[in-house]
Amino acid sequence: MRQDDLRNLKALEQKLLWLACWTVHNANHLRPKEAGDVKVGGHQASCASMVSIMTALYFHTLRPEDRVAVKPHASPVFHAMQYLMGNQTREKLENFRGFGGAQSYPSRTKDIDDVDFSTGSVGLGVAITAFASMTQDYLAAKPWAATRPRGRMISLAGDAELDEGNIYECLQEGWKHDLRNTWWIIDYNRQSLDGVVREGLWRRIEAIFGAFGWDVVRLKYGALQRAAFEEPGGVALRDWIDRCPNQLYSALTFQGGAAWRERLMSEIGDQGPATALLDRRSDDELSVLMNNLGGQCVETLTRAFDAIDHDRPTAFLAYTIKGWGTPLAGHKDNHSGLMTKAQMAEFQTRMGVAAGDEWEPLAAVEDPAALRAFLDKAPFFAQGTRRYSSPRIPTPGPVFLDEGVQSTQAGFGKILDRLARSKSALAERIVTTSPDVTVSTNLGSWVNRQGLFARDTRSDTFRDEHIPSTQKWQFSPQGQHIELGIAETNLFLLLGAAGLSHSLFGERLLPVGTVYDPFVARGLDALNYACYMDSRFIIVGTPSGVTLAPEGGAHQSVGAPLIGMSQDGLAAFEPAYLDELSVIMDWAFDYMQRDGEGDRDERTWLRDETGGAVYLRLSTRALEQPMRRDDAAFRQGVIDGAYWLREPGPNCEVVIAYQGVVAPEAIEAAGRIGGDRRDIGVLAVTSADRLNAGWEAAIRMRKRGHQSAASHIERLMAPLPAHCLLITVIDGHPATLSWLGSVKGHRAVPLGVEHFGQTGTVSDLYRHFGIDADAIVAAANELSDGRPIALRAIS
Ligand SMILES: Cc1ncc(C[n+]2csc(CCOP(=O)(O)OP(=O)(O)O)c2C)c(N)n1
Ligand SMILES: [Mg+2]
Repeated sequence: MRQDDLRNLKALEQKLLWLACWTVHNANHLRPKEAGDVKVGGHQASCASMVSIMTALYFHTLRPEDRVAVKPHASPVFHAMQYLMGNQTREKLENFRGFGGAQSYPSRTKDIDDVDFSTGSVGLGVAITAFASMTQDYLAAKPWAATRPRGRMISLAGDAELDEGNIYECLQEGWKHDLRNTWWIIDYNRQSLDGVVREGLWRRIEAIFGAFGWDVVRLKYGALQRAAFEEPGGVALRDWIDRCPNQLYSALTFQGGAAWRERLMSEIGDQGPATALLDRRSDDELSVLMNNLGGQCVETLTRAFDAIDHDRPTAFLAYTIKGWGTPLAGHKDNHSGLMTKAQMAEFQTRMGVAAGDEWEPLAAVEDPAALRAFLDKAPFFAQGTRRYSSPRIPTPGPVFLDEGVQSTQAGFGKILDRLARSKSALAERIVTTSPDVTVSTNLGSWVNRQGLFARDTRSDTFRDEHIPSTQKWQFSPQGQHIELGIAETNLFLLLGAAGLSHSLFGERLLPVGTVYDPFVARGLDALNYACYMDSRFIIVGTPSGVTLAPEGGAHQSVGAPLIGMSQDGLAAFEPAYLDELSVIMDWAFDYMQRDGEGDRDERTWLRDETGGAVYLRLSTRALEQPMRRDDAAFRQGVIDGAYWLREPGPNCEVVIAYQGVVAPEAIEAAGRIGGDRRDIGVLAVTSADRLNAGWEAAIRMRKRGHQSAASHIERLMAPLPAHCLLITVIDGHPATLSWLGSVKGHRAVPLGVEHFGQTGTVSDLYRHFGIDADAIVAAANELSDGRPIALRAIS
């Protein structure tokens, strides 16, 4: 590297250290606070250990096609860097961690400064880079995808992040998929939140990454240290460093030059070359030397990055010092430690930043013109910010099936199969994935038609050997199904990455994942993470509820509908019938491509133009299908979340509202109650999530003075007399629908499942949990006025 480039990088590193620490200081010590405000936080120490790595990467190594997940606590460094490049405002930095300010952890959706991947829940931001790389490879194999230079998907990870199990699930999955173009740069500061990491962790890391086919590059010593090792006595110093326990190294770092000298003299002082080596340096110089680890040396870092001339996945173990260059350096309690005002004043003097110039981008830089010129030609920033878009793929309209008795899960498989046969633009963009439940969630026929994806062609041995099988497992670059191992977190991370393809790579993908519904919870944090990044995908949870009866109690999903309701960025549906499913799937393929402004729809009070991800909770229970309905009102009702399956009369005494697969129970009960109660209504709820969201939104709008705001559910329930009893029923937690009673103040009986663990037939379990027709009739009998209703089923 040219000497003036190195000089500029070092000046920049100091600048970023200053701006990051100042941003945190300002938020904590200077910004006006209200009584009761807690500390804002901001992690100056974690920032300090990352400045050298980020300087080297962003201003030397990266190219615009590269994508980076920056570890959560390096957020102030990231924002400072973007501030220098004109992509972040001073106002937002001054308001760091405040309302509308730069985010605590880099956020794709909330920050304005070109964040590639959000981070925050440690471990997930690391693994998403591997799945982004797989997505990039998937696109590269498709003739319709524009050829772009392939980027490196890079994670800046904390060493304690490697405690997260999802990292290892990802390593294994990556190995299976021939992962490449992925770098994980580990900030090996040997500190976590609570303390110091175990000795020798690096050996485990090397062994584990090596086992999964990764190269590991250990960056332990900086250029100053390496030069010192060449001096007479240098070998003794190097041996001492290698022997030194993490705790002691940290403690001496915190104590500074004099402490280093005393310790080193007592341990390697020889009245000869080692002593002379130490004596040639002042205390400050000795401290700088001992702090010059590989990960705090831009020269070492840039060289190591430049040396990678292959696309194998690579982990860099960059030795750093938590709190590097600040008075917090090395202290085991420094994770959320902040410089005091006095320490900051001293730090400011040392950094040479004049009072009043704190936010000046290039204040205290020796040659600001040279640095500005250097920044202006940084390749990574040369094309501006890198948010791409991709045109919407039109949806063909619902694919209706003609089935007499069928389950929604089987219907889902058939609809996908029909789409595959259509060879439409939409079908071309669909990529399916499943964590080892492809066949058992009915993706089999889609996969048989579209094939499995792999970078190289792999034949199906069973087929080659002429062994009959219903599944054709042919792998090729043209394949459209990515088969995953069982780890559900990987599923959601792949959906998360593929669902950002339009934005990351400028090519639209329509990812569809399937999983057994109870295991949505296993990947929940990754699902939440994908939604937080505004990723677009369809997740199908099937089979679900206690209806998966013989599968066993451990597999029953009870709370899943509440997950669907409460997860932001995810529209959840639970259709009962195939015509509903057809309408929902067609809508979903469009909804996941929307990116409009957030004006609310005055019909539903939902903000549908913004789009989002979709969750379909399906079932293996085959239901007798009604005569197919596809009129506009039906379609609208299904998408808005509910429609009257049986319209209530003017004197309605009982309404049964159901969601999903218990439709036959609701219908049977309505028939049995109908003789003894007047004008029974049956409300088919297809999405408690959307109904509820619209209702909440309309309430908020009325509070803000928009008196006429009325949500879909309010309009549906408007004609119901006040005395009408509302019975809700779902194969899931009863709270999913119990709120319906509050819409117009009706007395409600919520039937559903609160316990799990029983095996049995569907009717055993419906009876056991009280969600069968008898339970609905009994509720009507007990709680509505009128003559007794016959409790026995009419057979
Ligand atoms: C899933 C999750 N659990 C816990 C936390 C809280 N947390 C934030 S940072 C941190 C320790 C991070 O240590 P490391 O990755 O080594 O980074 P460093 O602070 O050393 O820079 C923890 C436990 C979190 N953000 N996410
Ligand atoms: Mg750490």
